Amino acid sequence: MTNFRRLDLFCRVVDNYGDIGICWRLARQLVREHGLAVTLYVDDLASFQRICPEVDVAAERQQVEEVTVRHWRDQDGVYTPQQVADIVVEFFAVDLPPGYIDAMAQCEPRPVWFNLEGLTAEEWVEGCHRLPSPQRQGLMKHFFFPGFTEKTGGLLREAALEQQRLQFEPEPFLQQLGLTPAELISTKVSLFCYPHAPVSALFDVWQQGDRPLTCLVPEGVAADAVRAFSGSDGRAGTVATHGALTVRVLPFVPQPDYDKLLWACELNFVRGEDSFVRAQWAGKPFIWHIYPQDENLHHKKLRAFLLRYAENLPQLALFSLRWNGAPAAGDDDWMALWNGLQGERETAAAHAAGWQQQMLAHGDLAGNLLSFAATLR
Ligand code: TRH
Repeated sequence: MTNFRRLDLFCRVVDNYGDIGICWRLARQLVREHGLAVTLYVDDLASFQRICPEVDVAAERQQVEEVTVRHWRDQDGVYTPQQVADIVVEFFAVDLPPGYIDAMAQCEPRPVWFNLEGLTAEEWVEGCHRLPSPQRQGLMKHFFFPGFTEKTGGLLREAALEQQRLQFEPEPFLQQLGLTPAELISTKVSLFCYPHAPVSALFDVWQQGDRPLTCLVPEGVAADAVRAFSGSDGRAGTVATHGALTVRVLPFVPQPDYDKLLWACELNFVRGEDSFVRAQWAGKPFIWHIYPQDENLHHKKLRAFLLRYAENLPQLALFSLRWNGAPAAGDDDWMALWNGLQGERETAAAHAAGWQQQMLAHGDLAGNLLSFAATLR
């Protein structure tokens, strides 16, 4: 498609796993599907290792699945133009090392430079996507926004993902995770959320259900609620049953296995950005716990998404607002909220599959990024 050969991607881990989760996914895809030589500069190898166990936290430079990974320690250093890639991507407006920018300015032709922004369903994104932003030394940077419409960069998605999902067999995978035959035939829900989610209230409701439900929680997530429910330290392998609810604590799995977990469950609670997108590709109903921001800015973002996603799913929208502590009609009667969600189950399942098809029509973020880059040279 292009004469681009090399791409450098700069990632700072603000917190948690989403920053490196997104960058790692993008880096791998650019190598595998587009044949680029990708260097991923990342400042936190320990977080990286949690989603990708092959990562050596002590290595300054390493090859992981054909991606060159460099431990990005500081902003110092002199770079030569030869070290600069054809495409340079800063994730979430990180500051590139000044020496790297100096070297970019000496390149002929100049590299294509992107600021890859965070995902939001808000409308203003369409007006900012692809906007140029002049930089020092005559360099030009362009904004690139992921999104849910054809006027944005789309969502990250590997070409083979849907095929893999269709061929996936949940039972052996869940057995490997330790699920018993009874858990296998129960309703399975994965739970990934921030610590302030009202998990204990939901556990109370699930306990009183008339059908067995197994909640699969990665270690460390909803730790207080899991400890209270299980009466143990909540380490991976912890299993506790009260009433209709079994809570099973899973190890934090490598990133590709997390997809499988989403595919294997009937309902997924996800958070942040990357798991949120993966839940959409899983084609299953999900509840999103959005990353909290100052002045409840995240509530606006949540509503913007729900306007697009849940127009015909009022119970899912209401549950989601409450789950995120956003103002909404009624009170926090979690039994009523859960029953409402259950009543919408079939519509939500059909909608999730339809939404996935709708999103597929916008291409994928990596492909869209490279197509746009080609127009800039
Ligand atoms: O971890 P997150 O909360 O990440 C982020 C960060 O907080 C970031 O600073 C913020 O900007 C962003 O949210 C909005 O949630 P997210 O984005 O879903 O990333 C989690 C990653 O961890 C994702 O790539 C999936 C992966 N993962 C595994 O690999 N194994 C697991 O067992 C689980 C639960 C997740």
